[in-house]
Formats: sequence, C-alpha cells, structure tokens
Amino acid sequence: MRTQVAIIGAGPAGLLLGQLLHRAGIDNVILERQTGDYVLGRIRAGILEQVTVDLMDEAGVGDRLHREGIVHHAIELVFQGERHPIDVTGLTGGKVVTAYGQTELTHDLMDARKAEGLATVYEARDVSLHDFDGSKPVVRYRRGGETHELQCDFIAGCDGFHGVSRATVRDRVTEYEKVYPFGWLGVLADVPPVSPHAIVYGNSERGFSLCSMRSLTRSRYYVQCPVDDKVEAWSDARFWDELRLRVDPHLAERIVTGPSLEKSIAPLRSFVAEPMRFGRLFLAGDAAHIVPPTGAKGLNLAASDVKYLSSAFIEHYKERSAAGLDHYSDRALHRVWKAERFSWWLTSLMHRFPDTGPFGQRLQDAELEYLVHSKAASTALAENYVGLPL
Ligand code: FAS
Ligand code: PHB
Repeated sequence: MRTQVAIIGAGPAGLLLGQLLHRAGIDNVILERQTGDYVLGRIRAGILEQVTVDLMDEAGVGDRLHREGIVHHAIELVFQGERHPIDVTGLTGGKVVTAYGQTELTHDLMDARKAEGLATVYEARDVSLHDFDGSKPVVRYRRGGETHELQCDFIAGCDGFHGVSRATVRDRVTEYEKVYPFGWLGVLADVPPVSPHAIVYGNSERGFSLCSMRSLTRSRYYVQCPVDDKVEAWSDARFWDELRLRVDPHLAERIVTGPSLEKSIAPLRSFVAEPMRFGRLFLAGDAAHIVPPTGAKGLNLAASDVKYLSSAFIEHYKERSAAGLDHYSDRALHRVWKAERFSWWLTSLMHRFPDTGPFGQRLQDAELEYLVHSKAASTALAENYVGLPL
C-alpha cells in the first residue's frame, strides 16, 4: 500500500490532520492500534478554544459542534468559600470558549472520514517506522496475522504519550518533564451541570475541584486526589459528598447528583519532547507534549500542532515549498511552551501541594485575592484561557 502521508493514531490530532489533508487533496492513511469504539470510549477533554472550533469548520465537520456546543463567556474561581467570576469574553475583546466533549469531536471526525471512504486501519498492531531520515519512509504493522507495509512521503506521529512515534526517536529527543504529586478523579454523570454557563475551578483546603459539562444534561466533575488513589475507593456517594465540600455552600446545595457513567483517575504531568521533527517524521499532539488538564489546553494544543503541520504539508505539495516543514517544530514549540507555562501556573495556583507549608499557602491565598481583584491579572488569565493567537 502507498500514500502521501501516513498518520499514526486516530485520536483528535490524527483524525483532524487526516481530514484537513484530504480536503486539500493530499492522500493519507491512518493506522490506529485500538478499535474505533475503544477510542470513543475514552473520556477526556471538554473545552475548545476558538482556534479548535475554527479548525473543525475548516475540516468541514463543525455543524454539530455549533448546534450542541455550549459557548462560555466566563469562568469562576472558588476559594475561601466564595465564588469569583472572570469575565473571559469582556477581558479578551469578545473571545469565548466552547464546551464540547472530545468524544463528540472525535465522533464527528470519524463519521466524516468514514463518509468520505478514507482509509483508517483500526487494530493495527506492532506499528514500526522506518527510513524517515531518507526520502522514502515506510510504516509496517500487523493485522489479521499478517505483516503489512505502507510506503509514504511523510509520517505524522499522532499516537499520543504512550505511542510508538516518539519512542522510535527516543535517543534524538530532549525531554522536559514535571510530574505533579496528585491526580484528578473524574466523574461523568447524566445530571444537569451545576453551573451551565461557566466552568467553576475550586481551591479549598481539601484540594482542587472542577465543575464542567458535556451538555445541559450531562456533567463532568473532577476532584484532586492522591496520585496513588484508587477509583475503587470512591463510591459515587463519597465523590458527591467530597465535591460539595470543595465548592462554596451556595453552589454545593445546587449540585444535582446521580449515578456515574464513567469514573477514572488521571495522573498530571507537564511534558515536552524537543524537537518535533525528525527527517520525514513529524510529531503532533500528545505524542510530543502533555499538559496538566487544569488549563484545558491538551486537546487544543493538538489542534494547533495540526494546523501548523497540515499547512506545512499543503505548502509542500501545492507550492513545492519546504519552508513550513522546516519551521514546523520551532513554530509549534513556541505555542506549546506558552501553554505549558499557563497550565503549570494555573495548576500551581488551584491545587494543594503536600510541601507548600504555611508561608507557601499564604502566598497562594494572596495570589488568588490579587487575581480576582486586578483587571491586569484577570486579563492575563483570560487571554491564556481562550487561547493565544496562532
Ligand atoms: P490521543 O492520545 O488522544 O490519541 C492517540 C491515538 O494513538 C490513540 O487513539 C491511541 O490508541 C493511538 N496509538 C497509540 N499508540 C499507537 C501505536 N503504537 N500504533 C497506532 N496507534 C497508536 N485535555 C484537556 O484539554 N482537558 C482534559 O480534561 C483532559 N483530560 C484527559 C484525561 C486523560 C486520562 C488523558 C490521557 C488526557 C486528557 N487530556 C485532556 C488530554 C487529551 O485530551 C489529549 O490532549 C488529546 O487526547 C490529544 O489528542 P492526540 O494527540 O490525538 O492523542
Ligand atoms: C472538562 O470538561 O473535561 C474540562 C474542563 C476544563 C478543564 C479540564 C477539563 O480545565
């Protein structure tokens, strides 16, 4: 089999790249380790920057997002028993974020790919990458008990943090990593969100909490938990009780509870692998970087990588120019590091750390007070939250 761009991974990065390349007339094949249902079963991100919404429109798959996505003009910070709105739209000259689950975004991209009859090989096992430092890269994989070979011009490694792409060049990357001493316990439930038009971030003496949503009838909540905590230790009742204890009393009494549809613990880390290009192999999304989800940047960074990479491929094939490909890594990393900084900063501000101590806690309290009462500080939060310009 032969294609122009071999894409490894059918998560948001791989699917969005495949769709944008197809619309530009560039042939591509996606190789995905799991089944489509497995990919859709992972509950992950929920907040889209306008850059990501615009890319979904550019990919021709934005209709349901515009119908069902919930536009937010504000977020709220809860600390010391009080809620403080941050007028994100007012502080950024009209910018918004949209609540629309990664699952739905992935579904829309999968449906479009299937409708166009594009090649996605699910359950592709033992994917290996070859000769990408030369002019004729090759991807091999096993499926149905046979070894297959995909010849291509370029390989896009969109296979996430545990994928094969970055592992293949592990000796050629410089890794930057910070692992946080806690995780997020997340619950998905078919109950109306307690705050339908503003994501609520809480910092209480018991730890971080987050009140989000997937629709007006489906909520997504998180509480900070010990990094070695076990989901089995958290009954639904325990989760709801803990969430109520971490927000202000007025919000707590309005939380509608119900049975969890999904409950999982995610570790938090900041991670960047540099560079993001190795000959004709390009890394995009979680394959190259991870952010703690506090700033809602993970999925959105994957989208901006794909914007840069798809433009570079289009420039190569349509204008015979290598400029975009040559600048991809530096261009993507500039945006990645600014999102890494913001995600680390908001995580540091909103979580309780075991080694903070009394002085450190007073500093965190003072920064929160300053943030919600300073237009300059709130503006800095808002412009990062809606997403910095491409
Ligand atoms: P993905 O990991 O989504 O996709 C990679 C794909 O490659 C997967 O389908 C995988 O099966 C496939 N793959 C892996 N190895 C392969 C191989 N060897 N061969 C073929 N295929 C292979 N972000 C937020 O903004 N907010 C959140 O709340 C949030 N919560 C998260 C919770 C968890 C548990 C995790 C892990 C991430 C979370 N993220 C969140 C970040 C997440 O949304 C990512 O940023 C997003 O999925 C990035 O998309 P991709 O880069 O496509 O990587
Ligand atoms: C979510 O809805 O899953 C979500 C929202 C905001 C975040 C992280 C996750 O910062």
